[in-house]
Amino acid sequence: MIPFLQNSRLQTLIAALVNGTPLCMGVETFNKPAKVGSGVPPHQDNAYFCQEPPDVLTVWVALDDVTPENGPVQYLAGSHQEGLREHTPSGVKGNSFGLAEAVDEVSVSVALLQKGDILIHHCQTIHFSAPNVSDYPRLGLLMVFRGEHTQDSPEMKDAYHRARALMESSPS
Ligand SMILES: O=C(O)CCC(=O)C(=O)O
Repeated sequence: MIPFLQNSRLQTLIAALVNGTPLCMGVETFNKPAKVGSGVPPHQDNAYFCQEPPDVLTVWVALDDVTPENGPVQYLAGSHQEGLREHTPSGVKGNSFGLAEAVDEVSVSVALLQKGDILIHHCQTIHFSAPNVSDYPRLGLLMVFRGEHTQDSPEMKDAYHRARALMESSPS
């Protein structure tokens, strides 16, 4: 196990936030190298995860300092309480889906971090990030946890497959 996950306070927090026993369902990186790191379109992770109830979260660990210039994650406050919105192919390489409708970026919170800080976001919190235009990398290590009681939602899987089919039929 990654050492900081053995921290009992963090384990207790994750369990409380997923409303049950946490299971790790994925580990990934979102890396933005200096000057060329791409942006991530606004989305909700549960459009990919398709879990019901949506008791799923991501622990996002900063492997570098995150500044306004190197592509911080930005969150729409309270959006996790407003259900899953429609997603469509984003056309952005490496990020299949984005929200079908634009978000009001005025009410966003920008997550500026020091190396080693963590973010925790709910799977239905709308979030996005801009390209890295700075001289400094922005690497993030992500771990996704769900409560062991969550299940694949057939309706959400259908929506996911419909969006995927659109992606496969659109010209690259
Ligand atoms: O690291 C980023 O820029 C975006 C992270 C993200 O989209 C996610 O955690 O799902």
